[in-house]
Amino acid sequence: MSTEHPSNDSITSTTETGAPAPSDAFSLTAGADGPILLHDHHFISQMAHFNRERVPERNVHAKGGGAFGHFTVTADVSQFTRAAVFQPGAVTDTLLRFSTVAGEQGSADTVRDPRGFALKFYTSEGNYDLVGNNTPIFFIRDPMKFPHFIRSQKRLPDTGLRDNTMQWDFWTLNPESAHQVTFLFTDRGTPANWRQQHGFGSHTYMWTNAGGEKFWVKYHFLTDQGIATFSASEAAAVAAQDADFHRRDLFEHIARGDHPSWTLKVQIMPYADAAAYRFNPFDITKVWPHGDYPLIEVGRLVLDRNPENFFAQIEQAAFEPSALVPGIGISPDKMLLGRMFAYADTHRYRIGTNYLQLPVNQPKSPVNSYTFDGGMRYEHSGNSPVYSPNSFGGPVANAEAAAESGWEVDGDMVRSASTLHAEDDDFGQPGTLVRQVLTDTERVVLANNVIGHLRAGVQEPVLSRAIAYWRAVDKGLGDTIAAGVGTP
Ligand code: HDE
Repeated sequence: MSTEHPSNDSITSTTETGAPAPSDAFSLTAGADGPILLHDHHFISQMAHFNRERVPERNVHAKGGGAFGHFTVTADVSQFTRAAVFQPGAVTDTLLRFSTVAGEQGSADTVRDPRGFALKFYTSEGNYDLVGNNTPIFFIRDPMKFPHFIRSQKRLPDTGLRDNTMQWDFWTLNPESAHQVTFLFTDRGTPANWRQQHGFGSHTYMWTNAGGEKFWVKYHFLTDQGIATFSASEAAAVAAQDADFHRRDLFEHIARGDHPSWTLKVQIMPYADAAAYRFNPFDITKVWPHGDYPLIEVGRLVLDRNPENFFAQIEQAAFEPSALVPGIGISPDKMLLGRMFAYADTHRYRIGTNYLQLPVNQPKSPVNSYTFDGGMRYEHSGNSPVYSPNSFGGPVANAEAAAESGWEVDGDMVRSASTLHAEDDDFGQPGTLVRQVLTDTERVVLANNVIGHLRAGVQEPVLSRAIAYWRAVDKGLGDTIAAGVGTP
C-alpha cells in the first residue's frame, strides 16, 4: 500500500529520462518481503546519482554565498577606458560571490579570514570577472608561494587539525605578509555580514581608452551600508550558533527587498608614473595612498536577486581574472599573472571542460569560438567550420576589436624578487596603517586579537619570531603583544 498520495494538482515525479516515476518511497522487490530486483533501474539510478552529487569544493574560498544584481555607471570615465561596461549610463547584469578563504564548505562564515569578493559582469563584450577580496592587499607577492601559503593556513599533515603555529611560521618567514596580516587582525577580519564590508580588486589592472592610451587602475567597491564588524568574541559566538550566518543574512535581506549596494570608485595612475612611483605599483602587498591617486567615482553595484538554486548557480559559478574585455587588461603584478592560469584550470577540473556553457557562467554576448566537443558540450556551432583559416565563412579573429593590453618587457630570464622602488619594504605600510590609520581603540583591539591568536598554542621558536615581526610593524604594538603573551 503506497504512502505516496498524488493529488490532482501535484507535479508528477519522473525518472531522469522523463517518464513518470513508479515510486520515491519503495524499491522493487519479489513479493513484499523479497529481495530488491536488479532491474529496479529507478532505484539504481537514484542511488548512483546520489553517489555523484558532490563536486570537489573550491580548494580555497570553499564556503560562500552570492547573489545576482546589476552595475550602473553613474559617472564618465570614458577618458580612461573604452570598456562598454564602464561607459556612461551603461547597466550590466552581475553576479557577486562572497566567501572565506581557508575553511571548507561546512566551516563557519564568521571566522577571522579575508572575504572573497568575486564579481562577474555579463557585459555586451563578453564576461568581465573581477575576482577580489574585502582587503586591498594580499599576503604574498609571488604566486610560487601560494600553495605553500594556503597549506600553512589549513591542516597539519598528521592530525588533520588547524594549527596557529603553522600559520605564524609561514607569516613570520614571509615578512611581506605583514600588511595583510595587520589588516586581518583588526576587526575587518571578522565582518558582521557581507553587506557591510568593502570589496577591492586588490591588484593593479590596466584600462585602455578609445585612443589606445593606457592607465593603471585600482578598484574600490565601497559599501553603501556602512562598515560593520564583529569583535573576536562575537565572531566566535556567532560561529558556534550559526555556521551560515553571513549566507543567511544576505539571502534574507535580498528576499525582503533590502538590496545591498556598493559604490565603485577607482584610483587612476597615468601609465608613465609607474616606473618612478615611490612604491612598486604592481606589488599587491602595497596600497597606493589616496593622497597620491584620489578615488574617482564610476558607478553603483546593487544585489537584488537571490539564486534560485545554490548548487547550480553559486557552487558551479566560475570566476576567472582571465575573463577580460576590450579596454580592461592586466598588469605586471606577478600574483595577477599567476592567477591568469590558475582559475580556468581549477574550473576545468572542478566543474568540467565546458564549464562556461553552464547558464550561470555563460556570456550574454555571442560566443563564436573554435573550441569544439569536450564532455557535456551543449552549445555548438552547427555546421560552421571547425578550423581557421577556412574558406567557408567561419569566424575570423580581430586584434583591433580585442585590444589586448600589454607593456614593454626586457631582461634575462631570472627567478628573483621584483626591483625595489624608493619606499618599498615589508613593514612601512603596515606601520603607517597602525600609527596613522587605526584609532587608539582599534590599535588596542588589534593587539588583543593578535595576543589571543598567539596564546592559542603558538610554540617557540615561532612565538618569539612573531613578537619580532610585530615590533618591526610597530615597536609599541610589538611590546604590547609581547607583554600580552608573557614573553620578553
Ligand atoms: Fe584566488 N583562487 N588565487 N585569490 N580566489 C581561487 O579558484 C589563486 C588570490 C579569490 O567565489 C581558486 O575557483 C592563486 C588573490 C577569490 O568562486 C584558485 C593565487 C585574490 C576566489 C585560486 C590566488 C584571490 C578565489 C580556488 C595566487 C584577491 C573565490 C577555486 C597567485 C585579489 C572565487 C577557484 C569564487 C579562488 C587561485 C590569490 C581571490 C585555486 C594561484 C590575490 C575571491 O584557482
